[in-house]
Amino acid sequence: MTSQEAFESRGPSSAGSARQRFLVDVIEGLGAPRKTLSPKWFYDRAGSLLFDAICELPEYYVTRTELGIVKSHAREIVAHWGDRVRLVEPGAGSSTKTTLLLEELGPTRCSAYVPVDIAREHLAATAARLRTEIEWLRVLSAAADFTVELPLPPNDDNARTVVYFPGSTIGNFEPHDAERLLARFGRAAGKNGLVVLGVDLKKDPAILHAAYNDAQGVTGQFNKNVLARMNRELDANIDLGSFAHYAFYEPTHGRIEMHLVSRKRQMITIAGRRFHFREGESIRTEYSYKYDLPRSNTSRARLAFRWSTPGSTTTSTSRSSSFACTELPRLRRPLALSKSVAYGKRRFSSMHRTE
Ligand code: AVJ
Repeated sequence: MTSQEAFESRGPSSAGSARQRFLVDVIEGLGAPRKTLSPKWFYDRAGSLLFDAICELPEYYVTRTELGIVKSHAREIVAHWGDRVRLVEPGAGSSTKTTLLLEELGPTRCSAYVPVDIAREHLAATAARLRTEIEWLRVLSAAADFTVELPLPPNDDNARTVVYFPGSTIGNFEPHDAERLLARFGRAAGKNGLVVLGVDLKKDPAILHAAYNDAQGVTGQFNKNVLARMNRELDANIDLGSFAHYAFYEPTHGRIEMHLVSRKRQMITIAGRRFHFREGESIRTEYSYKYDLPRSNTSRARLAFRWSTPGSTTTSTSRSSSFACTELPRLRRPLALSKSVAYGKRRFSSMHRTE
């Protein structure tokens, strides 16, 4: 057994207990007066593939925009990461953007790549693909729920730890939790570590609306995958047609809310337990918070790239997405996440169009 496999198989979640955690969360979330489910349950193998399909949609600008930023700035982004780096990616999914950075680092500077993902099977497929795509790459994957833990392999060559958190995954967390999560990543990265963050920005609600209500209905399928998953894994009897995908921008909090709305009064059974729905009652399945840049010049609609010396923050803004690179000491006040930013007065005036 190679060291690569060893770290993977030490992953904390056996299939049985993963099902158990899903069940516990579902019982709690659907038992509450306002029904909710964590977006992390979207991501089994099928859900991860549906998310990949979302990333290809014409309306879903997030991935494309960020990929564009990483493509055109890969060199600058990795420039001061140091001579020996291990890249840790919570919620890695298919690691699409990451390969660009790994290739930029190259075999001399890259000690290891540590994708961490809750979707065990999908993670294994990603790791296998990466190993063939980049032959020199040491992939040490960990199947884990990064909201609970960020397992790190032994750092045998004293590499600098860079926690790479792109894709606006941070948007899934309410501001307070987002700050705590980033602080935790900062501690995991250690003294000389870095946390590199990619966040989506506030913009014209019509653009946001389209991105979460695509014409092909893939986002709806992705949303309903959590119901399909309950049927598959938790012995539920949910008629997917009896729920509607509903996503909207909520400007007061600056977030997309995604819901599953019951089309009728009904009762569903999950692992022998019954849950009642009124007609129109919803399960909130996701928040996707959008952020402001901390600067006042939010009017820059074109690509603007500011680079400053290590110890400060780098942001790159490309139309509708932003990419921020924050050094660890700065994490106490994360760039995109300070309250004044998240709840900025210029909530509406700071929205800008993608074109
Ligand atoms: C993976 C959380 C960044 O919020 O845009 C895409 C998930 N949900 N379409 C996002 C998602 C609906 C996505 N994140």
